[in-house]
Amino acid sequence: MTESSILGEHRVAGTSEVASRPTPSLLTQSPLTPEELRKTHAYWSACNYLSVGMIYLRENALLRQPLKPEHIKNRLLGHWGSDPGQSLIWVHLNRLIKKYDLNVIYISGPGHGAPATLANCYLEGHYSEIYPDKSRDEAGLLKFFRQFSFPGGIGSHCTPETPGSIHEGGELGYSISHAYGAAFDNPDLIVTVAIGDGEAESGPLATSWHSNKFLNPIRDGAVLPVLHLNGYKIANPTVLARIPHEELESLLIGYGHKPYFVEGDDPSTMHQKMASTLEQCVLEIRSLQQHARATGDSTRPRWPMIVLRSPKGWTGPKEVDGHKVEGSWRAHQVPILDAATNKKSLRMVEDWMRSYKPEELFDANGTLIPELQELAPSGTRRISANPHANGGLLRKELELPDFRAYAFDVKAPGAAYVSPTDALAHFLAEVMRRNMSSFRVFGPDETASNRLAAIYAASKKTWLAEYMPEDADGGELDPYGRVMEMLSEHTLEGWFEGYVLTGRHGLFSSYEAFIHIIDSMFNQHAKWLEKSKMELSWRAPIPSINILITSLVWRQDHNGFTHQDPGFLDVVTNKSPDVVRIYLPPDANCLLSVADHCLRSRDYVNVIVADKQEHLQYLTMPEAVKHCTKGIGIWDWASSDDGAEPDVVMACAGDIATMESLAAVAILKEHFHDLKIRFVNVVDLFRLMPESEHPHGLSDRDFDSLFTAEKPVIFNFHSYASLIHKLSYRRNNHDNIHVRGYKEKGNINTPLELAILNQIDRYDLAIDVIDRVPRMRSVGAHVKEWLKGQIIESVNYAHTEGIDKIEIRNWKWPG
Ligand SMILES: Cc1ncc(C[n+]2csc(CCOP(=O)(O)OP(=O)(O)O)c2C)c(N)n1
Ligand SMILES: [Mg+2]
Repeated sequence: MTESSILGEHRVAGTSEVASRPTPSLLTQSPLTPEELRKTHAYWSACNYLSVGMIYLRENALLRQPLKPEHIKNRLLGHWGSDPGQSLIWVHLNRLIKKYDLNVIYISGPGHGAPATLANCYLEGHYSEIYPDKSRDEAGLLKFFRQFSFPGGIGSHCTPETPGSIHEGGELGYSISHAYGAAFDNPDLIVTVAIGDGEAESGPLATSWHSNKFLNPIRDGAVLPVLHLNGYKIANPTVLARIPHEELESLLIGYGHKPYFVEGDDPSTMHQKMASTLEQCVLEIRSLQQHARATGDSTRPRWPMIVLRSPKGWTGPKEVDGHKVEGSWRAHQVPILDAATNKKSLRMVEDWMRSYKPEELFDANGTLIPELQELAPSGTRRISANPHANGGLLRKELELPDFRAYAFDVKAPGAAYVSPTDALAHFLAEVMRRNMSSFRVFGPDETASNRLAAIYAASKKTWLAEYMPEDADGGELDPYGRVMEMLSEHTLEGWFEGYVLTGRHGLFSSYEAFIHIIDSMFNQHAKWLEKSKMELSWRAPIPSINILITSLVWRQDHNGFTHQDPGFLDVVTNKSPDVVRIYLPPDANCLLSVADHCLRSRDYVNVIVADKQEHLQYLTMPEAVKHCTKGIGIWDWASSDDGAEPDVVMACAGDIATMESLAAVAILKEHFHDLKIRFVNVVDLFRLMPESEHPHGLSDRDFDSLFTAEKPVIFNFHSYASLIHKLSYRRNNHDNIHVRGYKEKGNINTPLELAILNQIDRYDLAIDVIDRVPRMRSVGAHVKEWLKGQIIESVNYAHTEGIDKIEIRNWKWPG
């Protein structure tokens, strides 16, 4: 810590800047007495011993005998380099939790440093409470070692099996956003987050520093970032460790923080520095919060943070085979790999492990000695046992208004146009009003664009950066807003995940094409849910992630080709059927019914696809509820099979696909009075899968009765056609299912022109029916010619007038 880095003021310029109120500095002090220092170091040594033991040992957990090759695991898997630094943070947090009765959770950005987290969980006793066979004795310790990064055991990251973890940290980049998500609406909570200096190079992490402009010091808790500057990644130095101190400090100040530096490699000195700096940060956080809460002044403070510059693989082997290991990237994983086959290496591992003096740390029983046990907090104050990290325990049901009250009055099917998302927004506004401390809406600068602006009547957009006079004119900004808008899908998704992982609720709306930005985050969260839900009964169910995909491929009026990508659904269907759901409500009433269902659900990622533009409305609310509950169904009013075997099944999923299918049916009915058409609409996409593969799957009998055993099915799909084939390939009638979907043909188009380019339009669908129903092939020749003419005419009209014909724009179901 340099003097220059201690900024004199606490608050960042804003329209109502608060005068500086420095907290008296503890930084020059050595807060630990010699006795405390000795014990703290011993506890940290126990953490480090356990970290190494997890990676290496399958026998002889406490080195009661000389180390032999057969004590070493056959495969040495796991990461050492990050562990000592991360344990240092945890151990020093323990002291302050006890001293100030703090409510703290810890997020390990480099989750591959799990040995540190696991060691601390075990040493503070919570691990054994959850997994009694990993008891606090030598036998339990050995089981604890053996299971780590071992087939049939646990993974090598802070996986859901890890008590106290809400962040796996396998895929780097989301630690800060998860931390802020956890801190929102938790005024008492301090979320400490270790950020890997490698992780800090990732895009999601880099942008997430701005989260502090969205944290309200009165309403929310605090985040304490600790940038873990151990200098290296897997095989490279890190950028932040190789820029001058001044640049790094300026960068962090530029992000709105007040950075404190804890730098060095001498453990005794580092313990004192860490103790004083962490205490300084905690006291500053408290003082900032107390000031804001006492005065009601929510101006954004300059929150403290720590830069911990310590060697990678600290306290481990200094050199192996002539190569520097401690303080180098070579410490990242397992520093000595041939311990089972090379005597010299075996001795090195033994010397390394004995350097922590396990015989002084654990008693004859193999239990951590009482004077060290006392250093950890107790009960739910232990980081590993904090209920916020098992958020389902704290989850309160959302108080939901009756969604039926927001119904659109459908007088006749397909007779009136409404924006589905606007209808939804009025419902969400009331959800917000009734849950003003446990519900948030997330969107990347798109809430208004997605026609959800009605929510602002209940709560505006969180904003703790500067205000300008013009903001008063429709800016909808508010330090107390509950609508989270930042132009980073990563940060939003991370906040949302942190928010639900700690037991609260929300909804994320995104342009369809750009939801792909968080494909990978979705994957990771789904994996977390799958483990938590299916394998870990001690993890209480958490609220679902609800993703509303809107501004859909088919109606990218302003934007064109780059904004046309409905492929997120493909990603979603790769994930476990236990945790993902996809809904394509065809109209506003169905959207309301689906949204209500999703907001009540737990442990899912629900994906809802619904456009923002005005669309035809088909079902009354009672009909919509029935239809959405079934998830798939025949629309009698659109069918002409009159209970008989149909000639063709017109199936569809998605609002725009549904309208084009209906329009095709209307054309066919007009020209072929005796054609028996069955109209099937799909809301719940997984109804298409076999029931053996997905809990929502239809039985073959139900599928056959809807789609027939051998009649042609013309399936108009919102997204890519291959997905319908993937879901339905095992069905009896699969060979006759002909799917239309997006084919990557697009530009600035009119809606009908775009549909035509991709052949999901009414004319192409009608031609398909003529082609696929054997008796229509020659009977339908004249109509087919006319349909082809319509296609040419429609495209020409679009290219000449720049708009679809009025009868297309105002098309209604003829009834
Ligand atoms: C997004 C992502 N990209 C790449 C990796 C592969 N990877 C695992 S660890 C690591 C280096 C991490 O370095 P750092 O964040 O500095 O962690 P530490 O030094 O504490 O181990 C990389 C690149 C990953 N896990 N996630
Ligand atoms: Mg690093």
